[in-house]
Amino acid sequence: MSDNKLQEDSASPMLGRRKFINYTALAGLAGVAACSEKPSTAAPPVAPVPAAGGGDHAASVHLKPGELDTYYGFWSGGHTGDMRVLGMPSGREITRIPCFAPDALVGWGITNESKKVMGTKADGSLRYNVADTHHVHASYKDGNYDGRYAWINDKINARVARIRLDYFVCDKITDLPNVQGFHGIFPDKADPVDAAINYTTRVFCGGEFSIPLPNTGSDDASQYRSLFSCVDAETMEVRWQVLLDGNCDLVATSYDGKLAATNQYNVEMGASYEDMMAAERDACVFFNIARIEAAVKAGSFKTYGDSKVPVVDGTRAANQDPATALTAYVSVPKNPHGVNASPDGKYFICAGKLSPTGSVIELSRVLDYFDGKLAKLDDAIVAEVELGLGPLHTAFDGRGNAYTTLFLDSQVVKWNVEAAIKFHAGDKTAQYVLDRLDLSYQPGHLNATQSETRAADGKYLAVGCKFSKDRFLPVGPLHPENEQLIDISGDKMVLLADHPVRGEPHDFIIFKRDLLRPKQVYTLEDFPHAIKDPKESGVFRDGRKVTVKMTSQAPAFSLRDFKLKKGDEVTLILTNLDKVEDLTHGFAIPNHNVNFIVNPQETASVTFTADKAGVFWCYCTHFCHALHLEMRSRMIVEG
Ligand code: RUQ
Ligand code: CUA
Ligand code: CA
Repeated sequence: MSDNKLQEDSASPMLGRRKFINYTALAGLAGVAACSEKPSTAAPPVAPVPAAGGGDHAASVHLKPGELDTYYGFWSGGHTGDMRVLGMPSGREITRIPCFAPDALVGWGITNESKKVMGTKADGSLRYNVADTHHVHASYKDGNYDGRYAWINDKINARVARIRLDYFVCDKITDLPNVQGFHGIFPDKADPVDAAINYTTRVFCGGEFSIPLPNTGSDDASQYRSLFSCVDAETMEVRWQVLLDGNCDLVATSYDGKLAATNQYNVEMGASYEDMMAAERDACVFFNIARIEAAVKAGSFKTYGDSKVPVVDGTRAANQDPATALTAYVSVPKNPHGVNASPDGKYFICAGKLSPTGSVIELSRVLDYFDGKLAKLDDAIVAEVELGLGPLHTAFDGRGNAYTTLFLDSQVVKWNVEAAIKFHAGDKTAQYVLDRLDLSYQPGHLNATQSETRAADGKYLAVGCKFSKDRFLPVGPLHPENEQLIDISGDKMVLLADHPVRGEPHDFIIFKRDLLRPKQVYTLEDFPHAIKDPKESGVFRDGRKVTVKMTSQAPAFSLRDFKLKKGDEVTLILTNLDKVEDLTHGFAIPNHNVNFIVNPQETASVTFTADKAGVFWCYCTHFCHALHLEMRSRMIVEG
């Protein structure tokens, strides 16, 4: 234990459990996490305190009708495979951007355009219908978001999706070869060699599950390895991969583009959780990006299986000489989780999870190590301080303070990074823990406004609590998660609001609304197959293949009916010629699994077999006009 007065005091209710975790039954910790029947009740809930100056905190969250939020929040959609867009601080969900899984509102997974992005099997059906997204991050310029793209992971099928932030649509999905359990993702913020490129050109992706490479089906887990992948931000092709001992978990990148890192909790290369927590320390693995790209250029790589992607050797044994090393394994305490870059660009913070500590790694020292100027790599750790039980993720306020979630303590702890460094260096009077706030309950992720940018502004902190228990009206056995919003603008954290979210969002980013300028009407010319004039409408037959061309203009489709023959393979192309903002039409065909929308000036298409004779009323599914219900077309299929 520390001998720091404040730190000791705030931790004291937890002493019993803390000792237990620290010194004895680490083997039982997974049990503690999974089986805690009740949320942490060790400390009474913290009553909201008015900020200095007596502002009304609750009022700052409640927007009057017509008022707009000041921040965008991008939430990963979890099992729904989408990116959710929230207005902050109200917490209102504004839209969802489907990526990996079908979405019935927009027809994602129904239209040919979305199926092309999602990927189909030979028979035209979707490759995957399930997803598990965790982490969403946006593209950078000059250390802040530039509003071009966001990227999101699918852990199950090792896919990365890109979302265009001009139209808020997913435009590309890339498979990571030879990766299972793709977890952490982070774009770079600059180029390591070209100072003029101060924006995102790469997206780094961590493979969490180690597998045999090539995947032969061997059961010898000691031979399993994981891959850290670099995806080109523009082409979305996988540029290169790095072979690693142990696993990847979360990912962080430096502001100068020189370093990326992933925390790993399985240096043991175990196949069971008991094996994975056998060692006292694991690692935060650093990647020397410029050297890796040089090695790829020089041809020093392998490939695995069908993949043509160059794989460089980042294993420990191959990287012992700092002068040539591509990777550096910094030793951090037991099964770390979360690695986050401080907004001053100086540090990565790795949270301990099974150790009650946070490790502060100074990036200039890691670079010194690669340059042969730091003899001992472990000296890159400038603080390893006690924070509380089950530390997972860290956010920043831009004033030198860090906020770390404590899963087991069910708290967020506010701590000062420079004070922690002083404390670690021997100044036991340095008060690094500044505040603690009880949460409801068991927080995982958190993020502050603009946290992982140079423009961190320290206004709000959102925390994703994994359990909501009693916080909302009961809705049966499946509980929502509880996103809690906290005011961090004063000395003390103040809890502002609870919001239920459908499982299981994991991570999110929150940033100033003026960083985005979304378009609200498409450009007709951007769609090569657009039907620019209603007169181009009609049924065009080529044997059994039929193309139906149609336009929509409220309250009518250009074809009031169209005739087909039973067995026709039909491609229906629909262009919405309405130009007015917010004038979206839908198109549904009963009994044919077709329903999709066309936004103003958008073109979309579907392909289906007219396998039933009869009359089918195609109708507009998106309320558009007083005559919306009458907006129909007859599909007449002759037997
Ligand atoms: S990770 S709780 Cu959720 Cu994907 Cu840290
Ligand atoms: Cu068009 Cu409703
Ligand atoms: Ca471990």
